[in-house]
Amino acid sequence: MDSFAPRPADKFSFGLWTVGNTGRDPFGHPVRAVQAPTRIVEKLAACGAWGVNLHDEDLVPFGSSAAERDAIVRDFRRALQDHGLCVPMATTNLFSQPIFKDGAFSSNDPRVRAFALQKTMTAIELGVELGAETYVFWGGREGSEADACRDPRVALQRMKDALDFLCAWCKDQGYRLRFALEAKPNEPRSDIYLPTTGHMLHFIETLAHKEMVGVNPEVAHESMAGLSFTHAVAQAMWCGKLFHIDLNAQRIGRYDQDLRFGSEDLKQAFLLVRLLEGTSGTARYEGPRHFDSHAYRSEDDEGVWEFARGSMRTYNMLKLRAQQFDADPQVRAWIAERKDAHMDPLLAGPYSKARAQALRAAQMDVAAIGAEGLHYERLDQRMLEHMLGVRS
Ligand code: GCO
Ligand code: MN
Ligand code: MN
Repeated sequence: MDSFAPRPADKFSFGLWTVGNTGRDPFGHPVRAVQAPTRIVEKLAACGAWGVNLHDEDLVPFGSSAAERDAIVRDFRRALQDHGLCVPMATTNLFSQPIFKDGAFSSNDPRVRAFALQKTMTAIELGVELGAETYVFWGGREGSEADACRDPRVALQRMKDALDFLCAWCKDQGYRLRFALEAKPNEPRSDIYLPTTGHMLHFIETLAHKEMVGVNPEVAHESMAGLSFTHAVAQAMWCGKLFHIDLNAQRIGRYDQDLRFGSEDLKQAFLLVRLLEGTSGTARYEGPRHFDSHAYRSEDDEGVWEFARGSMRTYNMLKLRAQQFDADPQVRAWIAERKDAHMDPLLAGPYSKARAQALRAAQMDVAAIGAEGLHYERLDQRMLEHMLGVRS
């Protein structure tokens, strides 16, 4: 038995648009055939995935009649049943149609804003019908090039209005959905509003139904902004807002590469898996592990499934290494919290005048403390040795 083989408990999911990606890029035509969603379900199940996610248009082509839609959904549901896959997350394509060229919820045109809400409600219904529990909002076109066209504050208010409306509508419908907001700094717009997970976390606090809204951070997007993905995810976990996650790989300073998870910046990938799995003793992230990435343009159909299997295998390999790293007695000793009984009354508990006075009076040997070496080189080297498998 391969201990890295994916199991349902791993909660690995892929979007129809990820393994269904045809390899098209701004410079070249597709290199792979369009696959039927039912085939993707079959192939993903064979690879050991647990779930499949979708945009409305990934499944039901734009402009389909009600009868066409129902037939497509019926076939898709049968495929899910036959192959034992679920749909944990759904989302709306608010970026491909020309009407969204200047955004959807933030557009200056009220007709576009109304259409965006209408399309999202229809897409939410589809997601709910398929059993999705998380609904992702990625505002890929909510941004600008000619910034004078719109005050960013107006854009933010429009996005808040749209989310407040959609939250209220879901409650009214009795849907038990949670919304997950996905940030990205740029691409396809020159600048996208709410560019990082940190921006999103603050924006959520302004919403009327903030309890039902969290984030869907993506490795590539935070890396494009030059930020630590692990820190972004940790902050989301710290405030109970990590509702979903998009796993892939990315090199800083480049276009949105959406590479196979772990294929770049292995150290960040290791630290991320360690965080999500809680191997250092912290709470584990229990949601889907979604791969929002696609195979290289060099790949044919077989290469796509090698890409999918590799994504899950890498996650599980990193999980084992993270467990071993955190079980290493030497590591535990090195990162154990410093105990200093003298400091406890100064730092613990709420504010009090007595505590403020005690702090003012405390003596610390500033020079000696400043001169102490922390041995993080040793710790980091040990981590690399675990990652490279020479310390198991
Ligand atoms: C991207 C985004 C998308 C979203 C998807 C779901 O950069 O293209 O990551 O893949 O995740 O649209 O909302
Ligand atoms: Mn992306
Ligand atoms: Mn994404």
